[in-house]
Amino acid sequence: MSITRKIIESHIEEGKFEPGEEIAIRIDQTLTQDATGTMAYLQFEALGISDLKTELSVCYVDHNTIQAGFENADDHRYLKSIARKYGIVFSKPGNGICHQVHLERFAIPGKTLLGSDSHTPTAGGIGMFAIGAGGLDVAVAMCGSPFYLRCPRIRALNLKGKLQPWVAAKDVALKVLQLFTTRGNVGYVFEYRGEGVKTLSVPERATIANMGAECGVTTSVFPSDEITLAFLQAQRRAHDWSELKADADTPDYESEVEIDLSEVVPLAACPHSPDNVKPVAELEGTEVNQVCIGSCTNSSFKDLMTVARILEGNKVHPDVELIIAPGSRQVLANIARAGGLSSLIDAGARIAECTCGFCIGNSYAPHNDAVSLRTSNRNFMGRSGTETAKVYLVSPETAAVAAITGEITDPRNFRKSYPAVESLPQALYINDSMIIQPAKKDMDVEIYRGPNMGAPPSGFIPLPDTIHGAVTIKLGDKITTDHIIPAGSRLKYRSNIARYAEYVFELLDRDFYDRAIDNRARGKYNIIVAGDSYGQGSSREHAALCPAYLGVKAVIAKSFERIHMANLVNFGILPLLFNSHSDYDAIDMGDELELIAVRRSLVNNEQITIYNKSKEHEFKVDYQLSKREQEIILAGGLLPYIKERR
Ligand code: MIC
Ligand code: SF4
Repeated sequence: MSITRKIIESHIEEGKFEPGEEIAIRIDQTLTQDATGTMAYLQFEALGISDLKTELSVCYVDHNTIQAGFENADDHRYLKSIARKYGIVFSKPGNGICHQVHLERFAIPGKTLLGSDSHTPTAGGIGMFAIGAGGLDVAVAMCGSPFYLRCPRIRALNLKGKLQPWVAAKDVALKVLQLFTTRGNVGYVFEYRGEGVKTLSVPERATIANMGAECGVTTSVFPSDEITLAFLQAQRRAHDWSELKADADTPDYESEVEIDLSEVVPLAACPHSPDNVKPVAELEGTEVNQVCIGSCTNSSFKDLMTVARILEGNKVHPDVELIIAPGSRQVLANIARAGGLSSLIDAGARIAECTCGFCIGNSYAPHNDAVSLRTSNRNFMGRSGTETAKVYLVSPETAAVAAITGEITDPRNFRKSYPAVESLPQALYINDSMIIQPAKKDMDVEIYRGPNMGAPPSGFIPLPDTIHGAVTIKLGDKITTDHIIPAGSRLKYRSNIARYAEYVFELLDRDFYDRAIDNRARGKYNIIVAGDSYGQGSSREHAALCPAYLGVKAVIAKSFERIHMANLVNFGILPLLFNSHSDYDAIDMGDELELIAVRRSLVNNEQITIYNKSKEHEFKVDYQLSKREQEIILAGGLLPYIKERR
């Protein structure tokens, strides 16, 4: 068996291991971060279960830590009180980015992890089966229900050889994106194998697993071997280790692709998509205005010590601002002890908090038209906080060298020998004082709710049989959840759906909200039309919840990304598929549509007929929903579906 299959088989609660079929797996651990967490816990409360059923659940605060105004701080207080009440581990703001801290302190090979963040697969670097999902799915898993997913198809990525000096795990992640792009990987797991795996430390493997999220795979997974053991030993968690490897001749792999690590060169994802990958050599000479090093992709001890050694004895270029956000307190404390922090400070870096920070665009936005080199994982237009900025995703090595030279430079041409840094220091300093272990669950704790906090989502009504609606917006391909509902400066409204909904499609069409409200007031549903790969990127369920609040009842697209489609279903929005490109071409914004006999069609598993009243034209649309998902939609969403079943 493959690693993927071994973990799935040992956790399967419903269905059989048959790629493409719906299965349900037991979830051992969950994680939430604050930006999706408040809504996840509001829904957890609404589910009315007093017992946490997972082996471990951790509530991180790492996204909204700017605290410009009371909103963030009040939300943190809510999360802390929830954690105390239900026996959830609480990681305080500033302790680190959820994925980095989880890898260090909690991730266990062979276990399952469900997280309300799309980069949860980072823990695949240690051999966990770690999946990103919407907050409601995580809340339901905390209540002990299994997680439903399509049994994945497995693509083996066979690594051979060894990375050359100045080439990093990030370049491998970008190579994988170049090979597989951000489209067409829904339902796959990338399983890494081969001799090359042995040359990569756990944080390097985690970097690669992290960016599988950009390909849209269910998750990525690495073996658990003696290198994994060494990592866990350093974390004083050797007891959490077990070996995990694929059997020699497994028939589980649908396909196998070989990547020769020794042939990988420094790469960059150019604006505005993580799969717009080019060799750094081709971009040499491009003037750089900002360099940001950090994020859950690249902020380990090794990443930052390598940057420190490159910067040692050098100064940041006068026209560049360099921002460095360590991934965790552990990383910060250890680079400080190893002398790396002072090299960063001496060179002229701005040292940021151990949080997501710049990555989500709520701080350190670049100036207009700036070129910003970042070690993070997403460069969608506007995500940096500045719509006109051009963001390139690169390795810490390429980023550090550009910070010195002031232009994109192939790091192999930098006049310094490559500083080969150990993945962890000899004696790792560990200080968990910012992780609050719950004494026990304490039902007497009073939950704090600040004025920023809205009510849990409610008002779901069963799916009507005929849906009268209008096409409120017509979109192209690769619409990300950052396009649907921006993060950045709007993040502080995450706990208040009515308020946050004002910003739906803000980046693409500032009038969307008014049109949607107008339609809703006139008793018409809103319908979104989109191209390929709708809902790329983040797991934020707000990208479904806020449209649902505005009366969106259907999205008709050429294809959907996994997490977003699951979120649409959870909030009672029909994810419908065009049968042909010409049907997509024939629709315009403003067209009045009538979706006929929708309930009956779903129950009978038939395509749904749509009459375009404005064009006097009828066409059919398809869907890819399991029986269970169909029932959720019929009930009006997952919360009413669960209540119906009690
Ligand atoms: C992201 O990287 O886009 C985020 C912010 O971490 C999101 C979660 C969110 O929107 O809160 C993600 O990747 O799921
Ligand atoms: Fe945070 Fe960025 Fe990672 Fe998302 S991708 S979890 S915003 S560091």
